[in-house]
Amino acid sequence: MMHHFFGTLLLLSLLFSALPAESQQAAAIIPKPQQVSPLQERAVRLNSKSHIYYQAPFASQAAYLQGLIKAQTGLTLPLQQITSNTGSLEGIILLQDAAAVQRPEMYILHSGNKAITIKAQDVNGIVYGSQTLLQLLPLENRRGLRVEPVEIIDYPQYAYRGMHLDVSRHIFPLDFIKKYIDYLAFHKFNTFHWHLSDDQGWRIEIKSYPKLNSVGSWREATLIGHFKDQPARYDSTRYGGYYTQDQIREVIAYATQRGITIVPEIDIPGHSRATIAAYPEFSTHPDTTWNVATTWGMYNRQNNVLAPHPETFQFLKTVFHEVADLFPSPYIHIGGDECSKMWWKASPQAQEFIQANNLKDEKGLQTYFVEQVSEYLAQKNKKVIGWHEILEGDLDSSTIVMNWADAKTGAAAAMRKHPVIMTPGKPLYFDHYQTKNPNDSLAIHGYNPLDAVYNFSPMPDELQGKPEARYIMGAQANLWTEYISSPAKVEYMVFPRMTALSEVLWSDPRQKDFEDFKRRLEQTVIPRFKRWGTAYCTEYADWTIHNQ
Ligand code: TNX
Repeated sequence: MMHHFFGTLLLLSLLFSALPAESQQAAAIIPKPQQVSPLQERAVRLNSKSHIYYQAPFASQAAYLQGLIKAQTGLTLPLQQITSNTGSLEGIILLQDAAAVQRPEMYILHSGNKAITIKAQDVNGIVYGSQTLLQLLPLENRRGLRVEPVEIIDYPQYAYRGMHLDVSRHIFPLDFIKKYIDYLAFHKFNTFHWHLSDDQGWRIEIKSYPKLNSVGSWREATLIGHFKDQPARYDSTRYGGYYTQDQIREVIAYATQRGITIVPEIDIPGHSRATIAAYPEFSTHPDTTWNVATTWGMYNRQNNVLAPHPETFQFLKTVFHEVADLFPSPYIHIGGDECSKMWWKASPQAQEFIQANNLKDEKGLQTYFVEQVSEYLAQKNKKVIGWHEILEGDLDSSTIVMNWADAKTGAAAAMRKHPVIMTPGKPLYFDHYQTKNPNDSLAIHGYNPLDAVYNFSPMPDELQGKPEARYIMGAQANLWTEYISSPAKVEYMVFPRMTALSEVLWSDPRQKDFEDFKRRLEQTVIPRFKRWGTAYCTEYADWTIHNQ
């Protein structure tokens, strides 16, 4: 008896000491799943002969998972399509099961005995189950893998989980755009908001108005340092470029495989300096030659608005139709932010237009632009997203409001029955500082440290318990790139704040715990940043909202 007891003990302790680290991984997943249950089953063993089985709708995601497992562990698992789950398959199985999985984007992962099964009703669910599985696998080359016995039932808290990237102020290589999409997929985001036009450069090929690219995509110089520095200094380097429609199609296909919708933004009627540089006839001074902006912070300082000429509306219709034909997204972002009214006030033509169309004032003219473009996009079955300034006038409530002001402004838009995406400058502008270190790399201003992001709630207090709470679709962090000119700086500014936001958007708010988040960040995510060669802010734990 005694002998038996010690024998068992010895065996057990041997077993435990021999267990690789991944047996503890389910407790360190980011974003934290809704439900994780350890199982009394055998760990699943995988080697180069284990297959990834998949049902036809998930063929592309099976190939994606195969590539991710290879990159992470060196193992290439063969793919095989199946029509149904026979119950005796060994390996990884991707199944469509709308009866078991009742929500969009949800997945159920079961790991035990001979197989790891991921069930979902849609592509996104399979992508997220796959991301979770990767976090259960070791982060090094192995000949064989061992996956702990566990069941994970998981789905997102918010339907809209976005990251934005401004490619006008600085443009980034196509390969980096794909990498950014990979980062989004890892964090279970589902939307990439691509800010493609602004005063400092037009970044999407438009076939019907080629000067947008030959002229509007290039600026003659770029500001050095902060725009408030006196005197202002500029380099003398011609800067620019744009993504061709073929490249954009390539990125869309890449994103689709990863469950990511790309929402393109063409910013009108303000932030349009690159447009009027290419086509001065759309400006309030058709005889002027405008340059593509070389400085930042144009609002109220330089004319960058479209004028309400008939040719301008023809232009908007054609361009937005071209954009709508290119992007499968149900939403197109039309900007609408920071449209200075002073240029319309000073323009006799704009004033006549306001009178002739019975518009109240310049705000009414702004609404007119938004309504016109909404109509062009409705013809292509697209819904419109605009920055919250589009509510300055009266507007049809089907327009989606992207709120970069505070929670109160977001709540007010929801009370007007607009669907709302929360992107408040505090704390979701990732172009703001994340440390108070005087040696930190230049940022625009502000202070949004990691804990401020983690403790953010997309739901405004004003909507607690109100039926209008359902208008809050989710949230997004914005990355404006005035002071961000390289991929490494993009990574530095978003990591690890984007990791914190992923948990805000995905996980159950009742399970939020910043200390536990930091533990999982260190165990699961930081080693991946290192392995991927990704830049990130290493001082994240030293700076909190309290050290002002
Ligand atoms: C305001 S937020 C802007 C951007 C700037 C940003 C800098 C918004 C919709 N417009 O054009 O890049 O501030 O933080």
